[in-house]
Amino acid sequence: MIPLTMPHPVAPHALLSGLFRNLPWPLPQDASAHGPALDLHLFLNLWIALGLFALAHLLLLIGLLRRRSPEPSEDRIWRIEYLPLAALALLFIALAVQAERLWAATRYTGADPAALQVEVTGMQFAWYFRYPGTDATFGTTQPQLVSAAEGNPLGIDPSDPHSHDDLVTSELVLPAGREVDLRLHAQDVIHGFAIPEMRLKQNAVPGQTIHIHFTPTQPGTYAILCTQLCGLGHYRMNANLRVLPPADFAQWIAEKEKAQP
Ligand SMILES: [Cu+2]
Repeated sequence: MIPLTMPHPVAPHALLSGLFRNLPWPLPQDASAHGPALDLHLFLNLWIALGLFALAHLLLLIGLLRRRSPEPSEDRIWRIEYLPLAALALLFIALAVQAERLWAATRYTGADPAALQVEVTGMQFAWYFRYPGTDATFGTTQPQLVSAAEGNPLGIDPSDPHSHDDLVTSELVLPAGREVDLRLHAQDVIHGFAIPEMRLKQNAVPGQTIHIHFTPTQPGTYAILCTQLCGLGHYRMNANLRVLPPADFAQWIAEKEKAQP
C-alpha cells in the first residue's frame, strides 16, 4: 500500500527565493536570518523594472507604427490609460510597503528581550564593541574619561559597579543562531556601520543611540566596514565580525571575562 503523505506546503516566498538564488548574481554571501527576504525584494524590484522598461518601449513602438484613431472613446481611454496607471500605482505601493516592512523588521520593531546586547562605538578611525558582562547592564560612560592611550577608549566610568564586568573588544564576536541587539554610537563624526554578508548598513550618529537587531546564521569571519567618508583614515576604519557556534562563543566570552583585570 502506498502511504498517503501530504507534500510539505512551500511558501511562494521561499520558492521564489530558491529560484533566484540559483541565478548568477554578484551579491556577497547571505549569512543572516533577514537577508534572504531583502535579496528577494531586490530581485523583484530589478525584474519588475526590467519588465516595465521593455513593455514601455514596446508600447512606444506600437504607438509609432499604428495609425491613430480620430476620436478615442471614453471607454478606450479608460482601458489603455487609466486602468494601467492604476495597476502600476498599486504595484509600486505594494513594493514600497514591503520595503518599509523589511526595513522596520531590523529597526523599528524591538529585538527579542533575550537578544544578546552589544554596544558598537565608531570613532576616527576604529570600531569598539562592548558586552555588558554577567550583570547584563552596561556601565555608564563619561566623555571626559575617554582616553585610548590609558586603555579606556569609550570613557567607561570605573566608579559605576555595572562597569566592572563590561568587556571591550576591537572585534565583534557573536554566536550563530541567536538574535543580537546592537546599539550604535559615534564619538566624533557620523560613521557608517556596514556588514555586507549580514545585509546590514546603518549610520552611527554622535549624540544618538541607534538600535539595529539581526540574527547571524552562518559561522565565519566577515568584514565590518565604515561607509561614511569620516576623515583621512576612513579607508582603514574596518574590523572583523566572527560568528561562532554557540558553545564556542560561550567559551570565548568566559575566557575574556576571566582575563579582565
Ligand atoms: Cu568612519
